[in-house]
Amino acid sequence: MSLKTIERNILSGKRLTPEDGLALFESDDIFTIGRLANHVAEQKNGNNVFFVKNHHINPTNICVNRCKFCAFSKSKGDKGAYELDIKKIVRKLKAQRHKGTKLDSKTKSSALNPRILEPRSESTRKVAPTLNSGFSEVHIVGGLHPDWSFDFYLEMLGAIKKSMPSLHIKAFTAVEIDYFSKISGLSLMDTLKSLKEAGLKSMPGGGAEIFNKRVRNKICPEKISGSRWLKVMETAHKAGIRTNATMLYGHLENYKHRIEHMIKLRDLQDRTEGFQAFIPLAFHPMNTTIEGAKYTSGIDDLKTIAISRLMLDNFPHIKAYWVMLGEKIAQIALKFGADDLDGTIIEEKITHSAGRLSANAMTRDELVNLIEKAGKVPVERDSFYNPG
Ligand code: V47
Ligand code: SF4
Repeated sequence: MSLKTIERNILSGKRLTPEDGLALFESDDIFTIGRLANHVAEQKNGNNVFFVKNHHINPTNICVNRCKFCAFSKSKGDKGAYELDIKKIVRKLKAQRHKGTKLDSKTKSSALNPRILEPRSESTRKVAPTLNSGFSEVHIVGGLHPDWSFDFYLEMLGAIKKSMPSLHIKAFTAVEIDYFSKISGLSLMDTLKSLKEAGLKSMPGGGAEIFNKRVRNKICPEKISGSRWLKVMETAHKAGIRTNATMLYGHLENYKHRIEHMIKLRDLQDRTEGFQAFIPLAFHPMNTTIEGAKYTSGIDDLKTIAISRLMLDNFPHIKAYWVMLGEKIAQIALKFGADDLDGTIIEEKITHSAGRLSANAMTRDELVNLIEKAGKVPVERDSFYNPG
């Protein structure tokens, strides 16, 4: 299929086939691909680019899986292995949030206003510094700990909810949910229902990696299969829990595997409509045991963002995760189909263990500035993409 025909199909709203996706990956015309992806992104979300004030916390890096691409995980007893207890998790979160409350209270009225910002407005510049701290969402993921019980995780959610009732808890990859179901003896649905009752509000998209069996067995032989990952997500959506979806690229997979991965997500989304955002994750090879792997190129990063926007026509959002892409490629990705930069993050450990040199956190001002300089409209969102 020629790029011209694919372009015509995109402009007339026709769904792309796997062959179209492959042709796009094999094309060198990134400007056309980017322009088309930007067109689709604008049809879905106008000129808006979303971000959230969030905090990441990884309760433990001890993990029984030890995926070969993961530089974050350790085995029990290893140097650098850590475990946070519930009190420490709550204390850390409260301390960070408290900072925000103090700052926000000085400019209460601007902090309470819906924060849809016009690009380059003076008033935005004036209020922004007061809103750098504090966050509305906590993102919790960690290793599969050999000794922790399912009750420990329920208590963790309960304690966070009790001390910060307005905080949105986005937690646990599908891989962790499957593990909780195994250690608790509960069905997937009952596991998810218990977590929801304890305070879980949505789930991140990690653990998807690449669904292709052969590649998956090479990069993470102990991890649940791609079809199990999809099953967990389908169950979560049925339980009323919205999730994201990811794809780890730039290791041993090829373009065909990336397209297969996207098609499986698109098929599930057709059935459930439970995915909010798709996040392509650029592989970082340092300190991993994937032999011969390199960092991804900027061109590959932008193509992958753009093609995911074009293939995943039923996903509302495509996220350019600035931590993995770096601030500059993430900014350009906003012209290549991405409409979300994730957030302030604070304390990213997974990518930084694998050699990422980007910052560990970004302030609200910095995110707003990146988005404005890309000619887009920054929209601070909640965890369900409502503005404000
Ligand atoms: O599942 C692990 C990936 C994921 C490496 O849903 C690596 O909003 C690159 O899923 N190089 C966890 N990637 C992070 C994740 C995520 C991040 C931000 C937002 C959301 C969301 C989800 O990180 C893992 C794995 O795929 N990962 N090691 C590495 N060396
Ligand atoms: Fe464990 Fe997740 Fe790292 Fe795999 S990617 S070793 S499951 S923490």
